[in-house]
This record gives sequence, C-alpha cells and structure tokens, in this order.
Amino acid sequence: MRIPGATSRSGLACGILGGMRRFFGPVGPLMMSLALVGAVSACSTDENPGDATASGTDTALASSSAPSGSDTGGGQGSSLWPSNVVVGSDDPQPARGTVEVVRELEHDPQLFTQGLEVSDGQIYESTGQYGSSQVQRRPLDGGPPTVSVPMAADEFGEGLALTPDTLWTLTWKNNVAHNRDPQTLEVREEVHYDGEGWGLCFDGAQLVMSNGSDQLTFRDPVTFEPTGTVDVTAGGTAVPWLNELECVDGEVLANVFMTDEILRIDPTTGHVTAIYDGAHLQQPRPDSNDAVLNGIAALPESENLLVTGKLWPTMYEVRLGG
Ligand SMILES: [Ca+2]
Repeated sequence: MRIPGATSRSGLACGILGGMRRFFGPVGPLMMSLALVGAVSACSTDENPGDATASGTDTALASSSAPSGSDTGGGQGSSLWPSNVVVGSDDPQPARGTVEVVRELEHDPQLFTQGLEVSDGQIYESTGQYGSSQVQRRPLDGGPPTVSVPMAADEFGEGLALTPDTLWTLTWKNNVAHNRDPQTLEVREEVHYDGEGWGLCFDGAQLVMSNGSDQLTFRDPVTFEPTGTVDVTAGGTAVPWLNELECVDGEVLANVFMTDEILRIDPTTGHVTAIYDGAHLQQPRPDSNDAVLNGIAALPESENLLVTGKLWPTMYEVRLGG
C-alpha cells in the first residue's frame, strides 16, 4: 500500500506511455494502440504505467472512449490490443479459474454499462456516453427500471458503489463523484477527485476506486477523501486498465478493459490471486467495438455474481470456479 502523494517508480517507458496518452488525445486511439502493445509490456516489467493517470493527469484512453471509431476490438480477438492480462514470472502466480453460467437474465442492450451492483433485490446500474449517461435501479427479478436519473450532458458516467447511506457514482473525466440518495438516486452533493474515474466498490469499511491504471485508491466512504493506494500486479507485473470493481469478502474483483478476464485481487498486497476467463459470455458479441465485458455485482446471500457488458442483451449469474 502506498500513501497518497508518495513517490512511485517511474521510468522512460512509462514516461513515453504517459506522454503518448496526452499527445494522441481522444482522436488517436488506433495510433496509441499500436504503440501500446510494446509500451505497456515494457512498462509493466518494472515500471508503473498507471502513474500518469493516478497522479491526476488527463489520459486519452478511458473505459469507454478508446475503442470508439477504432478497430482495437479488444476482447474480440484484435491483435492491436492486449486481449489478456500480462502475467509476470514472479511469485505469487495467479490461479486460473472458470466462469460458470448459472442462469441468464435480460439486459437492456442500450445500456453502456459502467457500474453494476445488487442490494435488497435491486440492481443498480450506471452507464456512460456523453448525453445519455444515467443511473438506474430495477428489480433483480426482472422488469423495467423503477428509478432512472440522467446525468448532465457533459458528464460521462462511470462506476458506482452503494454504502449504507449513499450511492456514489463516478464520472470519467469530470473529476467529480456524485453523492446520491440511494432511494431517489438524486444527487445530494458533488465531491472532487484528481484523475479519472473508472470503477468503484465498497468493502464495508472503505471505498475502492480504479482510474484505468494499475493502481487502486482507497477512499473514505463519507467524505470520498483518499486514504491510500495499492499497485496491482500479476506475477510481479503491473496490471493496467483495471475497470469495473466489486468488493467481495475482503477481496476485490475487477474486470480489465478490453479483456474478457475477471481478476481476484488481494487489496492488502495488490497481488492478483486468480484470473477467470469470461470469453464465452455473450457470444457472439454485439456488433460494436464498445461491447466489452464490464459489470460485476455480487449477489447477496450467494457466492454467485451478476456479470454483463456494455450493450450486451444478457446478464449472467455466474459462479467463479477453479
Ligand atoms: Ca460492481
């Protein structure tokens, strides 16, 4: 764990990577993808590719914009984007596990899923895209949303997490989290944070947030102030693009942008302890490069999860095996 503001490792490869992110901007995801294949790998061996995002600088890539208009197509076999988490050779090595489908549920294929959570028989889902981002609640056993609140047109919705008093929702690049009434979903307060917002979960004591890098930030569930960070590694290699999160029994589950893999992370060490392959879910995928796996929710009083993706017509109740 690292305290906020502490100096982290940095190096040439990561510096170049961070520079590319800022240089190419939102118009150059393909160019950046070509460079990333090498740069991420090089950076991951010893450096921290997430420092650029974690330190609050703007990045070109986000959980939602990168594939748009490009042919990166990660998670669907593209050769331009790492389709699997890169695991180093150091110990501990992550276990390999399966995603076993228990049942299928309907999912509105219009939803650009960014955050998913289940509580008291209700599904909470937040979605992205400028002009159509929203937060909604609907019954787990089916049916339309009972509450749906749009976000401002200049806000791009990201992850969400439910605490006893608050539904927290993130924005991608607005540097703002919304403190919402869990019943009405209306915004009660806005709080500022540095860097991008990607995924969020609540472990019962603190919030855990991702920003697209390999770093998770812990936050106070009432004030949203950062309380610490941890760098996530698999076999000693940094794991960038951590996206939607779910806190489960003292561990953090994360799906990784542009892959079909779900990671089990020990939040005290940052070690990835298991990797679960969800490539068989929602096949064939919707005809959009955006339609990647994104959305993990623990089902209360069960060891099963609810998993979906952006623009997917299906949610899956799954059991992680192996
Ligand atoms: Ca979640």
